[in-house]
Amino acid sequence: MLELNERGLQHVRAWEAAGVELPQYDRKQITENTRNRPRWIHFGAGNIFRSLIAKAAQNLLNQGAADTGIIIAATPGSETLNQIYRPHDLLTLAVEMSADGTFHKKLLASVTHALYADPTLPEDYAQLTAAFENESLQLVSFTITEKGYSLTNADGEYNEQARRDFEADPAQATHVIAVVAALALYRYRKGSLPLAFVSLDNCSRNGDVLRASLTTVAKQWIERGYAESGFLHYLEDSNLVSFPLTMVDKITPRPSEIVQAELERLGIEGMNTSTSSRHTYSAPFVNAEQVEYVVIEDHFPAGRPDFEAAGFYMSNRETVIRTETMKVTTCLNPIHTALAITGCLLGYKKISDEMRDPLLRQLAENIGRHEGLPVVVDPGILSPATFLGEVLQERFPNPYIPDTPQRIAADTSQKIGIRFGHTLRAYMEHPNLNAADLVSIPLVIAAWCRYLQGIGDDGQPFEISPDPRLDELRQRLEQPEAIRGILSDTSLFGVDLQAAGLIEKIERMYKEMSEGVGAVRRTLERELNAERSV
Ligand code: CS2
Repeated sequence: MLELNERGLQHVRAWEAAGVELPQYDRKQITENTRNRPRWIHFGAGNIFRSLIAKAAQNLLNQGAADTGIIIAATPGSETLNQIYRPHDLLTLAVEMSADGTFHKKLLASVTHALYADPTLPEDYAQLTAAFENESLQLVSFTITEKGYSLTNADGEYNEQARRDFEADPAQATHVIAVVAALALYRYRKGSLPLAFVSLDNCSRNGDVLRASLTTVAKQWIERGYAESGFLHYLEDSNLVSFPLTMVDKITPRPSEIVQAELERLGIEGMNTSTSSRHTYSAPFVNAEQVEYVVIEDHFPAGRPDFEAAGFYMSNRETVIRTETMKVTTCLNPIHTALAITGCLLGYKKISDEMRDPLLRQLAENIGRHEGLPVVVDPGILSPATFLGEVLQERFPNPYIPDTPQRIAADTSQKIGIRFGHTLRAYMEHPNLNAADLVSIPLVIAAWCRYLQGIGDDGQPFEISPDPRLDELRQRLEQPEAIRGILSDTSLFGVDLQAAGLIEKIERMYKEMSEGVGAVRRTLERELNAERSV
């Protein structure tokens, strides 16, 4: 049997016989280099980090384009480091599935240290603060999901965790943003050393979102005397601290049983999946599609890794904004959300199966081509039509990618405004287009409200995916006519649906979708057919 750990790594022939590509560098040396000269710290070391970022870092190490690895850091209480990384000596198996069904397997060793940002674990905390104080540090990156950056609740007030962190000594922080701010304070006090904070999440203007949250925490601490005012000037001085915008694209499903079975068939042991108390699914392996795009604003005051050698596009701010807007608000994520919500309602377990359902394929095509493309932003470096074609014809229908509507439906309250707001706004502002004419986007919004009932189109209850606003929204939905209130909530949709002339339409669609067994499919059929005949 093959073990995924340092000892198992010695059995080079056996790994190769199992078709697993091994790291081509001296891990011990790289680990030591990283301890002495840390360059890169990452928060949120989940599946997308491993499939994309840790793989890129390995790629650089293999080529000799880097000589240090990544330090992964976690907030107090997070389970990933202890559950997933440490039992395997920080090694990961990355499995990529190509469209012909081939599994490409790589053993990643580019994570060299895993540390808790927790002062009650003094060894970890001391190593992490030392890394933040080291001149060699170039970047701190993040994949903490859209909600990770938020310090507020649904009413726009600071949430409890944030408030607790504002009131206490920075070292006691628990919210990831406050934890990072506390560490940044060490770097500032060491002599305002330069650094880039790099968000790799799917929020529009992700770097700006990160900057806003981090500086909010800094201001709160300055007001209460926990930090000096120079700390804020440091964070706001773009010659010293940057928050590059990024666009990151790689479909990384939850660990799949099919992949697990294949790895076990090859004799690799201990590949079980675990679920954390925060409902994240992880395993010692990660599975993802092969396609990937990363575009990063090239602004790194302390220097940066040779990202180009890992295939990333380095570009200017405007191009990143345009590429990210193209992907997140038109050509990929809105279609994903449409398939996620309708897929959960109609009992699907795989995105690729949904793409074989003519009705859902039509919904996907309409969201992307008919409603999205007319107002898409063209980034210049990638063609929106080509990108969309690849999404609709190759990526989503790929049967070897075990992606589920249930995964993508998670946190929809945090995504729906980002994913559809841009297009809605563009229609509202357009001289010749009218938001009130839209059909497919309103259908998705109606379907999401219908989804919140937790009853499938077959009349059976299903498990709603986790979402920070779930309890509040479900409670609201119990009141008669509450749907209007939800649709008028601009904190959800990012635009005023009333001003868009869409509230009555969505309300009608929602009511039709709520008329018993089969009503969701019937409503989709009727509306999409009517749209086609216009
Ligand atoms: C998905 C994304 O979870 C989601 O909401 O839409 O994770 C998607 O897979 C990535 O953005 C693809 O790049």
